[in-house]
Amino acid sequence: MDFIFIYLIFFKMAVLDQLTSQQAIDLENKYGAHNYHPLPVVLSRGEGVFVWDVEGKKYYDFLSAYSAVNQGHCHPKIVNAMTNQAQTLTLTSRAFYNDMLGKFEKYATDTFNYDKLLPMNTGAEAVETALKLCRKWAYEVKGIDENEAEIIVCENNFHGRTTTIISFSNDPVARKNFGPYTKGFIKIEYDNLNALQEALENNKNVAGFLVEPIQGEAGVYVPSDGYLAAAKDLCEKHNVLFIADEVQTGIARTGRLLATCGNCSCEDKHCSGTPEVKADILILGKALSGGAYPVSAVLANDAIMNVITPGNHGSTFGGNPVAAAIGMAALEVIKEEELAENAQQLGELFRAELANYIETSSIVNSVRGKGLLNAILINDTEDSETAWNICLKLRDNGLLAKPTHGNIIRFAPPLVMTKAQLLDCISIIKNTLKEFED
Ligand code: IF1
Repeated sequence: MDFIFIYLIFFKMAVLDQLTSQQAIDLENKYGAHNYHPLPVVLSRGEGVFVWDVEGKKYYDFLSAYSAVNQGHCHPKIVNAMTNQAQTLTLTSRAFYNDMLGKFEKYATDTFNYDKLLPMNTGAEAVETALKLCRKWAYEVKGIDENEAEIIVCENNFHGRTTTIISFSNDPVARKNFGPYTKGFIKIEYDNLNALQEALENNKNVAGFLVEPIQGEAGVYVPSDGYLAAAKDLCEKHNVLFIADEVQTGIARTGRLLATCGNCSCEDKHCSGTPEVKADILILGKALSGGAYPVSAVLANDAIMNVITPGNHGSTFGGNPVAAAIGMAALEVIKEEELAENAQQLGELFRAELANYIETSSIVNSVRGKGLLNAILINDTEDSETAWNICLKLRDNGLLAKPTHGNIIRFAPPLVMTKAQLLDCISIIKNTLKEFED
């Protein structure tokens, strides 16, 4: 009897191991909530800039799990750190100390030049943490009356999916029928200094300004040169905290360690762009783990972070030893392999090549971005299927990317890509686009 039972378990596992793409898709459709509309491709392995589907077809990954896999899939150094720590100690909760968290906190605060770090897991949690930190600072340091603090945010922002965060989103799909919404947010146009100045002058209870250095979800919208630095100056003038959400733009993605990089202590090589601004509160996630594990963090100096006292905030998993080991390895890889510099150089090449293609193209309007966070604008309406169909063809031709906002395609490969690989990808993209030209 037992024998038959064990045999059945193995048989079932064997069946599960050999799923076809269609079977895997059917399973998710039947048993999973329909909160995503994935490109139909089922991946089962990744290495560096490549992923493989269950039938063994190989693809260039041009999404990098929304910029979480900057260090490349299954980076050996990160996987080693993870497996070693997983075999030693995985979770203590913060009820006790562990011997990894302090090391990670020291390493990360040295890297980004802040006094302190507060560890969390997902990007949305880190954004929530930053909002709470900012409000508490406003009441206890700035002296705003209780419950009156306001935080300025930008139109078309994307900061995550919690009830508070979607309260200040203006994407109806992300927001509708999830009310009642959290109060205390003022929305202004992105990349508009006058709007920021007006909001600061007309509201005496502003505690912070939350901004993405490049708006990702909005379609890789890069603000005007000098916008971030001028916005920071305005915030300083009004004693308002400048909060940078670098969940997507951080960790070398845009050709610098941070898109706001100004004052961090990294070597010049990693900071190959013009210094911009040092945020009062820095939010990191995604590639802080190289995609191996959810690791996020909020960084600030003591004058701000010290308003947080025991019991104010926390998370069972935040700052666990596996996350700490992975976070340190992930940052080491960025520095050792000079990935910011590589992103900067390959990004220039990518945009130059695409700009050249666009000159004679009827299907692509423009290319924009920074480092290896780029997007092309398809010459069609937002509700058209063209960008989706191009992504299906790119998939068939061995490259995975995903449309955003209907007619925009985001291109964000892992930063460990070589120049030869990028040139190969550019020819896949160009040849695919050619199939859609009139
Ligand atoms: C999804 C976009 C990327 C983020 C910024 C916080 C978070 C994100 C600036 C929350 C998350 C993701 C999540 C993702 C799609 C996505 C995205 F298209 F929406 F814009 F990356 F391109 N701040 N961004 O970009 O981090 O809680 O997810 O860890 O599927 O919702 P999270």
